[in-house]
Amino acid sequence: MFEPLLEYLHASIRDHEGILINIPEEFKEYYSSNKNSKIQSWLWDVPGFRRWRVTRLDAGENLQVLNSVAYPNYNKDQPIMGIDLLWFGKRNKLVAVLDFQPLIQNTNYFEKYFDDFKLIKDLFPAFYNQKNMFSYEPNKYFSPWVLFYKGGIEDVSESLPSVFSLFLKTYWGLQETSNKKFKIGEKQVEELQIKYDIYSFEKDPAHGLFAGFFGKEWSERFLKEFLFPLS
Ligand code: BLA
Repeated sequence: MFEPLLEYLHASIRDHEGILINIPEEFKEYYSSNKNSKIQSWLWDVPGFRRWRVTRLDAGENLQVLNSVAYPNYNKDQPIMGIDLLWFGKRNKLVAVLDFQPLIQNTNYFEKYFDDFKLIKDLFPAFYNQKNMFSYEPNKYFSPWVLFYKGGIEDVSESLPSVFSLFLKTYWGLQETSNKKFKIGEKQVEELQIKYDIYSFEKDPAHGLFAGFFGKEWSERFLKEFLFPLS
């Protein structure tokens, strides 16, 4: 389902001089005991970033996932890049979340980084329903312009690839726009990224889902050691 987007993402990372880093075998590729579902992950070393991870889950018609988070270096205060795409085929339900995840909720910060990102939702109004967020708090590590879609695939099957590529292009563009005066100090960026991992570990609705597919022990290790190592 998300194969073309996954390929696009990896190609885009390579274009920005990303290099694959080795990760433990059990995180690289892991199967459920009945072999019906598979989870794969990649870790990239990308200039300007301290960690860029990508995960894909393939449980056939039950569920497909593409999840990615990019953590900038601590000396950059730009937002964390967050992507969470889920496709529950049997239920014809797509959940798509793409955001420049802000370290803080502050007008100067938004002015520094969100001008271009803001415009995307106007081009794709279907992806603008922040109100429907249940597990997370919309004003904690999510921006007021988060691209968020929940519903059937019919309405967005054509626009999703466009949203995805425009979103990524806009995010890469941040590297060049940070000449504004407002800045969060390095130590504070580090603290905020640590808090992001703690918060995301707590709120992530994936715990039960992972445990169901891959068992409790592996899932806890995966969440603690790979998805949110600073938690
Ligand atoms: C929702 N994410 C979800 C849900 C699941 C996952 C099962 C609930 C879907 C539903 O509505 O039924 C699954 N989360 C995962 C998986 C991974 C994961 C499989 O981290 C890891 C591989 N989530 C993120 C990131 C963002 C994010 C980076 O991991 C930000 C872009 C957002 N996921 C996000 C949001 C929701 C969600 C906003 C909706 C939850 C809500 O309604 O509050």
